[in-house]
Amino acid sequence: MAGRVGPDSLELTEVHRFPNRPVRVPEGLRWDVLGLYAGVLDGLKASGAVDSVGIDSWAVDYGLLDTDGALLGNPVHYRDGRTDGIAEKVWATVPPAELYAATGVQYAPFNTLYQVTAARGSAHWARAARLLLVPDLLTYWLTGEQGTELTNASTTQLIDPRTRDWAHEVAERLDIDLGLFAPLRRPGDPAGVLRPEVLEETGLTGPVPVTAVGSHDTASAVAAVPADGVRFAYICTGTWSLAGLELDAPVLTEESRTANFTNELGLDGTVRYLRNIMGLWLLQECLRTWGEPDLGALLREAAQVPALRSVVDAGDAAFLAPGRMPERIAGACRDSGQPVPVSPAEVTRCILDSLALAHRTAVEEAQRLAGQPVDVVHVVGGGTRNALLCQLTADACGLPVVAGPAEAAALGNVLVQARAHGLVGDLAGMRRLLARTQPLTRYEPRGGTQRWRAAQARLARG
Ligand code: LRH
Repeated sequence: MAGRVGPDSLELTEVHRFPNRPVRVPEGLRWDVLGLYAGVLDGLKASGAVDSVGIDSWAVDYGLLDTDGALLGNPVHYRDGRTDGIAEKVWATVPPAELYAATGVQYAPFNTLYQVTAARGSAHWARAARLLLVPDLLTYWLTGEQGTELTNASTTQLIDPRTRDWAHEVAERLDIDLGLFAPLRRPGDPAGVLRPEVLEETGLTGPVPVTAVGSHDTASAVAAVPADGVRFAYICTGTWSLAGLELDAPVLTEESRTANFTNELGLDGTVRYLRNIMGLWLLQECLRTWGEPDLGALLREAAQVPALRSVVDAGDAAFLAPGRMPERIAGACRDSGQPVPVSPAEVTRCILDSLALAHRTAVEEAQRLAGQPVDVVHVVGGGTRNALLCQLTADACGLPVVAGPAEAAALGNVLVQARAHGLVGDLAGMRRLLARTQPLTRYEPRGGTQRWRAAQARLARG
């Protein structure tokens, strides 16, 4: 994505799009990170000219480098099953309540902490001299410089959200050598310049500075929420739905831990207090099983299916792994004694109702746990293109939804670079620019919150 930023303008152009397909090999589910890097180079070449570059990606995953700086194997996909049963091993040394009090990170089987615990004893781990999170790895290949960007580091479960530095004691108790990680850098910090070989391959003219952005895609997306003030919740919708609040300080209470809220770090000292919800992954996986039918037609049909017939818990890690999704959703409905959705339209409706319901629960609980009430829900990311999901979210939350921008992560990335180069002001200024320049759609709640509350209670009872 190429961004162009002026004092009163902000434009984004798609320069090049490439797939990011997980690959299953005998040893498990892997990322084709060289393919991704090649896609980045093709994108830079297609841009013709750029003044600055910044990289963001999904969280938690990493590549290992040997003492020569060479990549050891393909990064493991966070949906791989290698972390099954690993959390319990970690908790035997640091109990969950202590882990949460020190890191503020929700339990998810794929947190980097559990991944590195699972990796111990492997041949690659034995040879590893450095661990770079995915965006830091791509940045390293572009610039030759290594760093660990803070917003993404906060998803490792090895950062203390109060000090915004490593959780030294946790690492020590679990015998994790923090020397494996490159020094921390923060959004806006310089991350080097494109290497001469990269300039040659892409045809760009140097020097081209690379800037650390909110390299966690969700951090960049939250930075691009076009909100005014603090009384807002956000939902970053895409493969995941990340629903919560922006806070000044982490919430590390026991109640927050059992509600499985995470305290990830955002721009400028902010905390992203949110819950992971399975998101449109549920639908993407169904579409894959159904042979990629026309989505527009399917959503129109789904809109005609009666609301809230059956709902599943969209926060359930049982939906994390790929494969047989329509069957698994039908199974969850059957097991909880609800009508079983059969047709693709029925399954789709069940998914969208379930997501909207999970959005409601997360927004409601976040406000209560953080003591920060909201008047509006901002929905950003790819899910804003799904009008039915946005409307259902407004209905479920009983609050207006402001949907957009769809490419929030790319915009947040670009704005942090622009700020580092003196083109835009603080976070509030960035958000004002977004609100002025990006098309946004407002959805008013249509009433019927009572039905959503009843469905919520039904799900809670299991
Ligand atoms: C969204 C995301 C999310 C993480 C998940 C692994 O792309 O970064 O914030 O929890 O991927």
